[in-house]
Amino acid sequence: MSLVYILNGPNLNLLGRRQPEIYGYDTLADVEEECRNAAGLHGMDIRFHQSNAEFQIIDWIHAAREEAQGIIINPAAFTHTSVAILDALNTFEGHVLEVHISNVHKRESFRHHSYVSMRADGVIAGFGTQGYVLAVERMGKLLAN
Ligand code: CA2
Repeated sequence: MSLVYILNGPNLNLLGRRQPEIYGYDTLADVEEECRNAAGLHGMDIRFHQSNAEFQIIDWIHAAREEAQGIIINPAAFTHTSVAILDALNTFEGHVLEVHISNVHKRESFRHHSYVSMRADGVIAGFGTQGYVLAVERMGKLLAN
């Protein structure tokens, strides 16, 4: 069975509790459950993590190098700032998909650039939390090929 890491960056622990007009009403626990169900249907197991600390996300990417075939990542604000996360992803040999709940291109210009997109094999933005499930389904397709 394939293993996929799903990594979430800073403040996403507040999902469903603040700014629902931007990020919706699903909590991160809801998202994890939906991802786990979708992954199971496509023959994948997941490790689902969130951290507010950049080093922790980098350490999970390093762990994924050892055991995972794919990474789905919503780096949150680190998307727009973190060369360190890009460097870590560049050491990972599997598939990488980037997810944003909101349509970052419709928002402030500082959200339009993503360091992570320089490594990602695909990017989903603006589909709400459904974007995570779509990314899991896409990962299933990539891993089946
Ligand atoms: O749209 C996305 O998924 C973002 O990655 C979310 C980040 C933002 O910095 C990116 O530009 C786009 C912010 C995550 C903050 O999460 C919250 C969730 C609920 C309430 C408050 C913050």
